Amino acid sequence: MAEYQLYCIAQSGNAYRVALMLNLIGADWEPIWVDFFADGATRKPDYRDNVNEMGEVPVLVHGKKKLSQSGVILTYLSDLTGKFKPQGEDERLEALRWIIFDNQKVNGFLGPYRFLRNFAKPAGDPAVMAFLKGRIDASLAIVNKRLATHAYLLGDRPTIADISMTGYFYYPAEEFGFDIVEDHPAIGPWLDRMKALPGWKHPYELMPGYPLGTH
Ligand SMILES: N[C@@H](CCC(=O)N[C@@H](CS)C(=O)NCC(=O)O)C(=O)O
Repeated sequence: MAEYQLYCIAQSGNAYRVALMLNLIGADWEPIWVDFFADGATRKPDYRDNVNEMGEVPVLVHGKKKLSQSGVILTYLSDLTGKFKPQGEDERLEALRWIIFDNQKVNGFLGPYRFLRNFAKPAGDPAVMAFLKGRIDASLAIVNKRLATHAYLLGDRPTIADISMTGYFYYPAEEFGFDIVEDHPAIGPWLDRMKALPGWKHPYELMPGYPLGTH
């Protein structure tokens, strides 16, 4: 058995953050595919009682530890390995600031927008989609402004804040109906820098379940 197990699915940018971190730190890990779409597994009592009471992926298992919330998991892994770890109190708080902003307002809106567009039945109500798109544009503009003057979110070296922020950014533009990189010119070069890190992989290559119906 691998040292780490990750409950995940290829379509989840929230899970991608953790899968990417595990790969970038060269961890010995294996995915546990969750039948999220066809079976609604994360909504069932078995998953909530035995895997995650919050009914979400990702969940990381490391020995006796079972952790959810990608921000917590990234912090755990960077503390454990020293890799992609913010240095000192100021950086630690700064990373947390970007991770919370990301979870709530960047990928926190991109994820549901993409879900409602590609997977939900019925698809998202146009008024809801318009609201989410407005929030996405505003949040991506903030990230773009930051990256226009910083190679990485905290400065000149990648940290868990960057790994968190990449969540949904590498998924195909067709799935969003707009192109993050075209609309926000500082984001593309940063995504390329992240992509150049040893161990980087696309979410559809890193986690099981793509295309839908396979795993
Ligand atoms: N803030 C959480 C978000 C996790 C999350 O929302 N995961 C989605 C999959 S992409 C999920 O499991 N949703 C199930 C639900 O909300 O019922 C994290 O970063 O881990």
